[in-house]
Amino acid sequence: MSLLINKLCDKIPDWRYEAKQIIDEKGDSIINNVTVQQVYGGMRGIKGLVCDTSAVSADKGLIIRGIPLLEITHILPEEVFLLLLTGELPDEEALKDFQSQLTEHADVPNYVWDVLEAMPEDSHPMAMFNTAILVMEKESVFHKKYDEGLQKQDYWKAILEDAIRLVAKLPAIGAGVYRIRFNKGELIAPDKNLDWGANFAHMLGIPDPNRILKKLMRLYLMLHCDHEGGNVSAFSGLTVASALSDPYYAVSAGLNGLAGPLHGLANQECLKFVLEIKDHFDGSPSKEDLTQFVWDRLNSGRVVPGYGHAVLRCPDPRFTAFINFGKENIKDDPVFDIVQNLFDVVPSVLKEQGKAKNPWPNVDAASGSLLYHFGMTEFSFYTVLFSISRAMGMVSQMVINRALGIPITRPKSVTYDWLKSNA
Ligand code: CMX
Repeated sequence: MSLLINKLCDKIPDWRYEAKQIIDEKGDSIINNVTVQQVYGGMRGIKGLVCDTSAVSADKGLIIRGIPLLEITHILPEEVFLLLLTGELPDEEALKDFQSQLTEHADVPNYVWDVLEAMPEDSHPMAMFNTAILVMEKESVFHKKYDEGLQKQDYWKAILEDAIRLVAKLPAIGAGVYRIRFNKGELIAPDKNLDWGANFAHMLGIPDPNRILKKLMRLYLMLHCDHEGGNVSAFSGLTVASALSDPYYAVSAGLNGLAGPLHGLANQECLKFVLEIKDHFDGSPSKEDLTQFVWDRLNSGRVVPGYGHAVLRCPDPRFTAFINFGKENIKDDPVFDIVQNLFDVVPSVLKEQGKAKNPWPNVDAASGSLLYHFGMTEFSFYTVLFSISRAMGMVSQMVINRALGIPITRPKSVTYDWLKSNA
């Protein structure tokens, strides 16, 4: 048995006990009222799920297992994955043991490449990535064991097995999508001596003489790992998983939500926006010109990508981490300059406009400019990076939900007539 399974076998009985105890003691306590506004408003703010992997505080941003994000930006994505799953940072032995499992399962079945090669050449990279995940569904350990009569208390073990096998392959699949979709030539084999994030950078095949792209990928894949349970991708993925659809179905479903411009696709949209600014002004404009450009965009009825958030009410710490990385590693780049200047300009414009509840940047405002600087210029690919990382949070939540025996998701909808008579 792996150290991870041992660790979870130690912890899960306590988590089950705590969940049972709180239901026994406080099962009838009311933690939220629901207004008509919320029913018509994307269920915003309704507390209706439990998620222990991470929490998003309006004024501090992402907190992973109790640790504010900016305190752990130096750790590897594999370490954050173990933190999400177990609630503890791994020691060296646990990390090595887990990394060896990821390496063991990193090879992608050949039929995945056949399917990706057969897709139309103008397919969106997210459609390719999510198709690759779905097409591997037949590999699901959970699906097979469930059919053989797996006991409910052991569901989580098979989900975990699927989770590790799937996450292990995502860097190779992501890099494969990149090389196939953008005609970069032959696929590059993984280097089994590299860690998960650096290996992804290696398989992309983008020149990285100073190994900064590897550093950036580790940071990127660490920062996007999770954002509690109610965002579109997590919620959709968890809902699908609650029907006991296996992680291949569920992760693919969740990532289809991440592919929307109001969610993960905003990083692509944001870089597009920044490049539009650069082309329009033939470089980095003055703050006055930038302010006018932002107003023109708003007045044409479009959102400013990378700004605003459904939960946050402060600059996203993930944005801060990226800007810090850029300041350390980038000199004289008009794209990065524009991103920094937008931070000085957009919040006051959005405040003056008075619509967005959060005028501050989210994670997507800065990430693209760094990728662009270090050689990944194909911005329609950016959400795939987000996906590789976010899959870790989604599967961690799925393992925990199955361990806790959370039932199938089924909130109640009401009709307009019902609201009229009952609200
Ligand atoms: N630019 C312009 N208008 C914005 C805005 C922005 N960046 N953010 C919010 N608004 C507008 C909304 O469109 C809404 O307008 P209407 O009343 O006309 O519909 C109004 O302000 C109120 O919205 P809100 O309550 O502040 O925001 P929501 O919780 O409804 O939506 C989000 C949140 C992220 C979808 C929204 O801020 C947005 O569209 N931002 C731009 C896209 C983006 O960056 N998405 C990435 C989010 C992070 C992620 O999930 O990856």
